Amino acid sequence: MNPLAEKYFRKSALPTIFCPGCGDGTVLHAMLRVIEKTGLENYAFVSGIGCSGWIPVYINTDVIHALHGRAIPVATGLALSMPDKKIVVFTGDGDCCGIGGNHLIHAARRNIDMTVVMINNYIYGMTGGQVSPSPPAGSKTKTSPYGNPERPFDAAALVQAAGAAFVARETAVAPLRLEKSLSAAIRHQGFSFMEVITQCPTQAGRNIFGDGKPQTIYHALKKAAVSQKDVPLESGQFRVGILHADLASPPYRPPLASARPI
Ligand SMILES: Cc1ncc(C[n+]2csc(CCOP(=O)(O)OP(=O)(O)O)c2C)c(N)n1
Ligand SMILES: [Mg+2]
Repeated sequence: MNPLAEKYFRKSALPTIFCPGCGDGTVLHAMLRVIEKTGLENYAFVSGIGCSGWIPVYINTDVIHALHGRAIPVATGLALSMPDKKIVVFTGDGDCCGIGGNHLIHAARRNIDMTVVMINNYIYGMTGGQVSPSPPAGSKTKTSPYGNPERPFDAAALVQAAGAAFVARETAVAPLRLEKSLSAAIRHQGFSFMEVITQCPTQAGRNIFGDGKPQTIYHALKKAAVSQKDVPLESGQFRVGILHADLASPPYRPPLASARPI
């Protein structure tokens, strides 16, 4: 077993539910590498429902696997009652922007001290490939068989407009970049948001990308991720890196709370 997995995994929860080639394992591994540098005892994790909601369940520490769309309000309660912990939320594009969208914008507006990691696989993965709020326009899914006529949410722009002080976007196909931005998001004091665009070969692959091979989406994401500014969402490309960082914005803290350690 990978030494970090050996050290930090909740082994009773194995095997993972992830399909072969899923990007969720890469996100989990990036989190383990950040934990190795910062100390597991400093964290509490919250997740919603979906494949991505399982990511923190495999970490052997305090985890709340909450209801669909409700990870952020649960995390808000934890952030206020346990200000000495770093609260990290793992949520899917459906969980975060669909059913949970309202919670997302208000946590950003309030600048609650938490990191929200939104796993954007462009689809409702766990429930069989229904359209989510975030696939590229025109995507064919189980519930948009003729191509989705809706515009996608740009969640990173949405939270920035709502007041998020730290916003980043990475992919699961560039794991070292992912770890670096995740680490910066976690060290940020206040609300930080990370969108991680991942490959879901089983649902997004077969439906949106027309091919269930993980490497097909892998190469597509490698090509689409660019670091220059002002890439319109409609272009099929997206910008990666730290998109916004306002280090002076004071986080919402209950009176008398001490600063958290990391
Ligand atoms: C209130 C409620 N509505 C619907 C569902 C069914 N449901 C479970 S997971 C899911 C979609 C998850 O999609 P996403 O958040 O993108 O996560 P992914 O599986 O793609 O990682 C849905 C609709 C539910 N569990 N609870
Ligand atoms: Mg999804």
